[in-house]
Amino acid sequence: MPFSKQEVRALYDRPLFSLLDGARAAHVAHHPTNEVQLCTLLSVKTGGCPEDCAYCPQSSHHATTVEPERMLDVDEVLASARRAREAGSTRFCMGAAWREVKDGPAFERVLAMVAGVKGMGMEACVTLGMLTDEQARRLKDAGLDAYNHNLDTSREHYRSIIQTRTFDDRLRTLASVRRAGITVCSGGIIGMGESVDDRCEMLRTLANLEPQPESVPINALVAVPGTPLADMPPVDPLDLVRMIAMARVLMPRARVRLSAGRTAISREAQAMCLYAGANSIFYGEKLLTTPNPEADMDLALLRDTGLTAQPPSA
Ligand code: SAM
Ligand code: DTB
Ligand code: SF4
Repeated sequence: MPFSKQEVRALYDRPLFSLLDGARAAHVAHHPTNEVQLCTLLSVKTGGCPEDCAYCPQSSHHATTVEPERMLDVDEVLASARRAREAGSTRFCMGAAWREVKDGPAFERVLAMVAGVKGMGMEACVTLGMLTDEQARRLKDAGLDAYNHNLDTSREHYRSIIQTRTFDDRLRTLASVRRAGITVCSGGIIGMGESVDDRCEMLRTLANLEPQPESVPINALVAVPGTPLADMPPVDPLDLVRMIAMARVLMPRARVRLSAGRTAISREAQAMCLYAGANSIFYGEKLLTTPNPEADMDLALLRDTGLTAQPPSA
């Protein structure tokens, strides 16, 4: 039975600790409780994106300090993946500031990057914008484990954040990814002026996908100067805890990722997110274009909470 709007909203409105009890129970039932996956991001093609996503520093519609850069070479990317693996990451996610994948040399290069990362024994994930069934199949053949494509917000709120594509475009791409047998990584962002109902509806759409996404990143907006959302007030860390707990209850088997926005919250709030069901963080000093906590800080967070990083696959 799909989740109803009322059901999801009732969950959100529960006292926080009662929601956390449910989230903890779901977490303990489905996951090793003391393990966190470290995942490293790399922007392989930065800036100059034709889409107008209001949150994004890489959109060519906004005047930010991010300048369009050339696409990285396969060797540069694999060197970076090797460093990430040596530092303890088990998943490597490569992002390109594209509206969609276009067939040609750039896509061939991405396929080689995917094959190279897989060859190192890491999970490989990419986020490249929209794609076709055929392109998804080629990524799968190259060894891709996961494709990240976020719903970002509710269907309703989507149009006030992005005008250059629709929520249905997003769902169509996720369907292509699924058909190709690649696992789905899809989540969203809080702090973009959305209502509580928007947050609930975004999670409900994700949770009602069949099958549910294997991976759900929850981002807090990084308000970047020059973007239309530059002046958004900071997210209340307890809202982030609540969103993670919601994701854990609604999608008990998914890996829930405490994603962008960690530099703005205390380590205590991050620890609460990890207690609420997050079992992955981005690791390394940079996300795609914005800062992330220092690796040492994250290792200290794991040490002080008694959590361990997921070991590399044999
Ligand atoms: N262009 C591709 C796309 O939009 O799917 C891939 C890259 S895009 C940067 C990946 C995701 O990063 C977005 O869907 C969004 O959720 C997240 N993101 C981008 N800018 C962000 C920001 N300022 N704060 C939080 N999350 C952000
Ligand atoms: C996701 O949900 N968050 C990551 C990953 N998927 C690709 C990206 C966060 C980007 C934050 C803004 C930046 O660094 O440019
Ligand atoms: Fe482009 Fe992705 Fe940024 Fe949107 S989120 S502007 S599609 S890079």
